[in-house]
Amino acid sequence: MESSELVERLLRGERRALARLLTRVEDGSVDRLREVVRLLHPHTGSAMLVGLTGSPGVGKSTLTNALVAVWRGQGRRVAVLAVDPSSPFSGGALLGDRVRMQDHALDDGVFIRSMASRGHLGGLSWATPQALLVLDAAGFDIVLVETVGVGQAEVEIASTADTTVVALAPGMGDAIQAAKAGILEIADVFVVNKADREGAERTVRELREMQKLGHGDWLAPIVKTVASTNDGIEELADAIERHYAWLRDDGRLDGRRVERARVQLRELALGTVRDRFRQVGDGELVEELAASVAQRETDPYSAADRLVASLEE
Ligand SMILES: Nc1nc2c(ncn2[C@@H]2O[C@H](COP(=O)(O)OP(=O)(O)OP(=O)(O)O)[C@@H](O)[C@H]2O)c(=O)[nH]1
Ligand SMILES: [Mg+2]
Repeated sequence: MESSELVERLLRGERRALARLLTRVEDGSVDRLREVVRLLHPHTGSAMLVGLTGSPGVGKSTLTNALVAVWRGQGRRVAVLAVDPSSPFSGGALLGDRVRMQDHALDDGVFIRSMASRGHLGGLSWATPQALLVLDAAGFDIVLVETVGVGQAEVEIASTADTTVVALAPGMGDAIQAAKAGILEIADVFVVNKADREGAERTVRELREMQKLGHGDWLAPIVKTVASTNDGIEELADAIERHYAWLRDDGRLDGRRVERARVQLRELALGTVRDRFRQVGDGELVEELAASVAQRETDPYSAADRLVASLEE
């Protein structure tokens, strides 16, 4: 099916078009990706993008499940993208997540999908920004991305989401690790989950102490939760909402989006230049120039300039 028809169907609210477009951006060739992004882009920008990150097992999926219930209670449509660093599989929710999020399996206002991440160092899937475009265009009010906080992942999620939630659990020395990993800077909201366990209060205290050492314009609220019994989830949803409202004030959200677009533009442009360079970089001109540099007929800088100029020919 043509991408344009799939996008039309997506905009009409067809579930199957949604799943197919997600598969297309995950597996698609660059040309297809370009087309899909061009078609979708005008229809995006209204979803609230929430990132949820934290160490393995802190309760991210359980929190997500509980948050979805709160948001559904407010009548909002929610999409969840779970980026799994360990799984080579993609498409459809992973079994574990399916179990934890099964409360919403039959709800038409909820969509859950897992994606494999880029590699063992963590990080988002390269297709995450495009998948977010698809979900945004599909008309979800809230799109939540769950990602394990290892390696690059939390930095990437913070530069992708509007509001970043960092989840911790007591007793893992997490607060200190968080500070080391620079998580203090990326968190818009902290959630200390598993507050039914010993040490939750202490984790909260440690976070507060660290925040005293310095924070930006926004002081990230710290919310205690027991995700498995829904305790504190309303407060968590509320904290997320307050941050988003703050972002919308004074054009901060627009500012973030411009910044995000700037980063993306540079990356895409560099990628295109790199691709083109790869084509000329192995070509005849390189051989010619290399020989003439070796024979002292041309200096290396002038030769490099010729090579760069040939990119535009
Ligand atoms: N005691 C307690 N257990 C919890 C709580 N929240 C989640 N759990 C349990 O902790 C385990 C891990 O929860 P998940 O929601 O899968 O954690 P996760 O962060 O999504 O894990 P990964 O995606 O594998 O990184 C599960 O057995 C949950 O039932 C809580 O508030 N208290
Ligand atoms: Mg999970």
